[in-house]
Amino acid sequence: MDYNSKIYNRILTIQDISCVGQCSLTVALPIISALSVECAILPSAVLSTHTAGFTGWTCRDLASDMPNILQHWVSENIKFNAFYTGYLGSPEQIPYVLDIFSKTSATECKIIVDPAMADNGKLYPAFNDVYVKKMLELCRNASVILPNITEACFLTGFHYKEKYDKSYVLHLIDALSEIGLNNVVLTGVGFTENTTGVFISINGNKTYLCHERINQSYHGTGDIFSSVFTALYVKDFSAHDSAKAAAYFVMESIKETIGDSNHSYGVKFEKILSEFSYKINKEGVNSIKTVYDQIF
Ligand code: PXL
Repeated sequence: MDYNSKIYNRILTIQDISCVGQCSLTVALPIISALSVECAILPSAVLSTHTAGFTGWTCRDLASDMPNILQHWVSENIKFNAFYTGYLGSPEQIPYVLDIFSKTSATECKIIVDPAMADNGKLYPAFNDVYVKKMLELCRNASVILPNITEACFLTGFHYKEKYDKSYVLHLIDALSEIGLNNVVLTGVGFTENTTGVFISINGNKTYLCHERINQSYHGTGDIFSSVFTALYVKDFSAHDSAKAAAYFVMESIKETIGDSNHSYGVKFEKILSEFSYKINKEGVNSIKTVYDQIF
């Protein structure tokens, strides 16, 4: 089979299936597909639910399947124009993931790593320092990384602060750069009570996007951000424009969800996905008026 054509953008995303909970693969696949990019998947693990807000979840780590899956892809000469990784099941997976990068990448290939492992100053329950170290190795192989502030702190050893100012963020970006991470889209960066945003540093070129902060936190919004970002970045939108569209989509998805007290485990992105896709395809990112560029 000639699966190695350059006609289409073809992403491979590697992250878990949380059967219930609207995160990781159950959001990446519909969002990336709706944005007209082919999305192949490699489930890193299968969990009954995600690990935030549920108790007693089941988890099957699929690390041991990865070598055989890779071997088959290599035998079929399957290549990808981009890789997007998120929540991985265990540190043992990371060498397999790096092997997949090296053996199945097309000549031109973007690698987007969301080091989905922590939030609000804490690692997710399944992870520890060994995982953080391996994740750093993965990040060093990325074209761009998409950490939140907590994840950036774990990667660098920088002290985590709940409240911070602009100089803290600049120092955190410097700390990432010192360990070789120069292309960073830092999410959840807000300097006032009513705003949040995204700080983007691409090879030293820094921009900040700011938007309304809705005072309600939902699980899975990081994965939704990363999925939109990835699809657009792979379609050659800049990191700045991809982040702008992604922040807008997250904000609109949250607005769809507030008011439904039975829906705290994720956001209702489904209703607005086709309209968003149409808007971006037809009018481009400049049609977004509610996420502002701010001089930093
Ligand atoms: O959204 C990140 C994520 C993905 N997958 C699983 C998780 C989490 C965050 O808690 O538990 C299984």
